Amino acid sequence: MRKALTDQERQLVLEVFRLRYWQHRMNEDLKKKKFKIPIHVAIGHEALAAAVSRVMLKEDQLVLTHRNMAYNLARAGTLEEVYAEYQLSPAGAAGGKLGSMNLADRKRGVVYSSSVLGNNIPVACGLALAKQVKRDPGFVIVLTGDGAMEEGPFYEGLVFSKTIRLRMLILVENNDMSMSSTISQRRCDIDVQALCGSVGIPFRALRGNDPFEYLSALRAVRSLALEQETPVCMEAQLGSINQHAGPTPGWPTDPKNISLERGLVVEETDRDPLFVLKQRIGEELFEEFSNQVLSESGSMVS
Ligand SMILES: Cc1ncc(C[n+]2csc(CCOP(=O)(O)OP(=O)(O)O)c2C)c(N)n1
Repeated sequence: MRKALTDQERQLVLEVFRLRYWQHRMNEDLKKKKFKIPIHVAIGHEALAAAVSRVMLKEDQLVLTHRNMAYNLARAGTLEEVYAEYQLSPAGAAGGKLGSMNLADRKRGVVYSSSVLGNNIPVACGLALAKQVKRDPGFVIVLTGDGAMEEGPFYEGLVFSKTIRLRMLILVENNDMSMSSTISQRRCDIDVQALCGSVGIPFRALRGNDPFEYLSALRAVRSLALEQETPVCMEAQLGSINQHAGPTPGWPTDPKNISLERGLVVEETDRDPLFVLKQRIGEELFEEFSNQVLSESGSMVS
């Protein structure tokens, strides 16, 4: 028999469900071309985003990329403000001034997001350096992709952060995709663990999209960064199941034909955190959570 979930585990599961449901809602409106700006849905990133948001204490800072939707939703805890921001409305999380690719939300710990690949890593190093100089508590988490890590600032950030012992986590989201190219189509493999090892940065791999495992791995890494005053790097293997962002050259608008009508699960593989949760918590509890999020958020977006 499955062990009952603790209250904290229930919260984490609920968050993954909400992130999926809210992203479905965004995706439905993306299909209807309701956004005037490019938005990057992150269906497949929910387990990691929920765990990252949950590991953060109020003194921690988060630095994101163009694909920041799941993280901003997790930090905001609501669809409305992020949706309004994507509509460039004054009711948005940043007053409609930042839109999607650069959406930061300082009151919720999201200090900076960048649409320029690699550019957020030096910014994160600066934030971590400020913490060190001012003896402020907490650490900095910076996201990057398997495409963005091809930029020079990734390597420079590893060397710089290790040299001056910055408390930060460099988190690579490896979705084997940079716009319309896979890794093998565009470059040699990069062994991130070996690269980090070469400069003495601890490395942890994440795979499987189990939010419970991700949260405990992130908690361990946060302690390591703080206690040993070191940057740490993690590489998560995941899928951006919705592909890049709407009509990107090389991709059809919606190659998987993702539709909320077909349910919250999009892909019956471990690339889909909702499918992983279904296996983990069982069909009955899965239905319970689905019904809860569908009923509580049904009227959020017109
Ligand atoms: C310096 C720079 N070069 C190129 C681009 C164009 N561009 C935008 S997103 C993207 C793909 C990024 O891939 P990755 O970092 O793996 O993130 P993903 O979109 O897969 O989440 C590219 C090449 C850019 N924004 N900045």
